[in-house]
Amino acid sequence: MTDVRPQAPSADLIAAEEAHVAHNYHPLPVVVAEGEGSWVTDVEGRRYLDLLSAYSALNFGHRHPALIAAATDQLGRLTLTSRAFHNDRLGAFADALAALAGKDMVLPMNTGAEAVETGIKLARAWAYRVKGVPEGAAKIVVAAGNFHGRTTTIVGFSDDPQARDGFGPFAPGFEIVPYGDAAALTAAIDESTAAVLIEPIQGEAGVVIPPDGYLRAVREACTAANVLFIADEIQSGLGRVGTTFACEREGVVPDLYLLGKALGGGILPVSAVVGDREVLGVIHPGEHGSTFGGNPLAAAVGLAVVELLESGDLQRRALSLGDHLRSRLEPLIGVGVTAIRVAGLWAGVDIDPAVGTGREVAERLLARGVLVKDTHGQTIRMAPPLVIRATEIDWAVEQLRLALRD
Ligand code: IF1
Repeated sequence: MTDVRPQAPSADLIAAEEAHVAHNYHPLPVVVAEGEGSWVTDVEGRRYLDLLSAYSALNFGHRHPALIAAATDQLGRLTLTSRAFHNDRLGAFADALAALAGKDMVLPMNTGAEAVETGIKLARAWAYRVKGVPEGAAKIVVAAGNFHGRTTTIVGFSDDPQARDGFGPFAPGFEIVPYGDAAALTAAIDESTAAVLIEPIQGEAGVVIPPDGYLRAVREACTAANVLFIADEIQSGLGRVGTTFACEREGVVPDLYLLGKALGGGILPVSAVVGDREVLGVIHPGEHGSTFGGNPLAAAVGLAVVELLESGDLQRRALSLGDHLRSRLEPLIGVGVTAIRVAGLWAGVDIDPAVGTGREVAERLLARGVLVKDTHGQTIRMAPPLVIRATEIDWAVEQLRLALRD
């Protein structure tokens, strides 16, 4: 790549950002200027191994050649029409994504939160127009520890004070049950329940993997009660956990998949609700949409993403490299790490408070050339691009072992 690095050093760039950008994040002190594959380079030329992958939006690594080619090619032709007109990319994208999911239809949106909001609207409309729930009475069961986005509807059913305090009043119609407890979820379902909305594995909660059989039990409970099972796979889907969809880990097919992040290939926001005609058909023209939803650039990139997943090679790679990652992390348990949770190429690593907080360890790893993100105090999340090499995983875990002793 040509060296277009800005002349200003990190400190000046950070100061400019802090002066003019709202402080809704507390970024680690690094200013990234370039990225390729699993590595990024900061403005001073230092390289870092990216184990966050933009919270799994970069499953295919930075600037994957096939995805950049698809985007560049489309940029030379057409970027946006709105859905007021057809475009020549959306149909092929929707056809391929629906086929990948084994479903009939796709409702394209942009961000993950928009996909979640769309899933909520579809579930309510389906409850009123198909199931026969009285208008305005639909309930949706959600899980404690959930993270589904930042809109006021969504934070309204969060149980994380940092996500919801100060942003009310909130929409009614949501009931929180303990995550992983199939009996509690089943008990919460009644005749006004439209849907159950859960993450197959909870990301922000710290890569929380439910007990084996939980997803099957949710599926059975929803089927028995004529309730939609909505799986938020925005972070856990599209190869991250070693399968195309996280629900596959238990052989479960939800009624609606909520997809986002990696669906845009780490290039632009692309999200979608994927389901069968019985549900997606309840929406009539003019009832839902967005300016950029289904735009030709997003569809061209989204189709290239689906094509990367069709062979299953990346999923198998995530599974085997995830086993490798687990084997490298296990020896740290008891020497600075209190617990690990690994699903595919996705790990939650709980740091012993005697060593420091998750943030402190993330800062030590930054100094050693590894990018991770802490969550909820003591946990660091590792979500490498699925294109990472085993030797890079070895090096990263060695840096973690050393950082625990810093
Ligand atoms: C932030 C967290 C992760 C998600 C799931 C929907 C969305 C997300 C399972 C909404 C988004 C992002 C949001 C970003 C950081 C990141 C995050 F820390 F916030 F919770 F990944 F764990 N469902 N997660 O994980 O998708 O609207 O962002 O496209 O808000 O700080 P979005």
